[in-house]
Amino acid sequence: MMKLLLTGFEPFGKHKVNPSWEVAHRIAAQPPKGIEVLAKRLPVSYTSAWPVLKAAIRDYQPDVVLMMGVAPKRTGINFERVALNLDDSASADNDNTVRTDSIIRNNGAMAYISTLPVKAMRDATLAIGIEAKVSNSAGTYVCNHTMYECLHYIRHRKLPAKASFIHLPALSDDPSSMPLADMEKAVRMTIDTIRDRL
Ligand code: PCA
Repeated sequence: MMKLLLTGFEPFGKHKVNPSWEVAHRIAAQPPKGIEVLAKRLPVSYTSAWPVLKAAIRDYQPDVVLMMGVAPKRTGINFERVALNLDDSASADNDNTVRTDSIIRNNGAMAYISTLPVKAMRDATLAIGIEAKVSNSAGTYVCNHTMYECLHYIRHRKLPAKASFIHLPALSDDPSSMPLADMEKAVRMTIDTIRDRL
């Protein structure tokens, strides 16, 4: 049985509800057939998001790590292909830390590429009538930071786990928003696609 570690983030900034965690815990409560799911809520923190995720990877030893966050200005489900070795945002994290022009790992690769089939994941989502795209940048804030650290860790520890990141659009009061039920449907379809291709 495929073991999936599914993560979402806590609320941050003016976003009182983070759809990524809403989707993660709903799916863990009713996991898809043939899949064991552990949902983990990550802090929006440059310093503690990755340690929390790393501990979960060590303890749970997942086959797949599917990280999720919200990207309120994007439309559709964004399947992230690239994580950059860079922290750079005018927005503070939930620890009130601001990082600009900051390299994550001095001797680390400039970027890592998702090890899951992002195009198949996008196509499967489009096929159920939900807007989706492959994105070539997860940004330079906490989501990108977490994706970068995760892919770096898996590579360096030579773990068998595959990993990727999904940015969800805003939940409401925004023209680019999407109902939570559609986001959940899209992520369930994504998980099925990953299982079928693993
Ligand atoms: N989105 C932010 C961090 C947490 C989240 O859900 C980001 O895109 O970096």
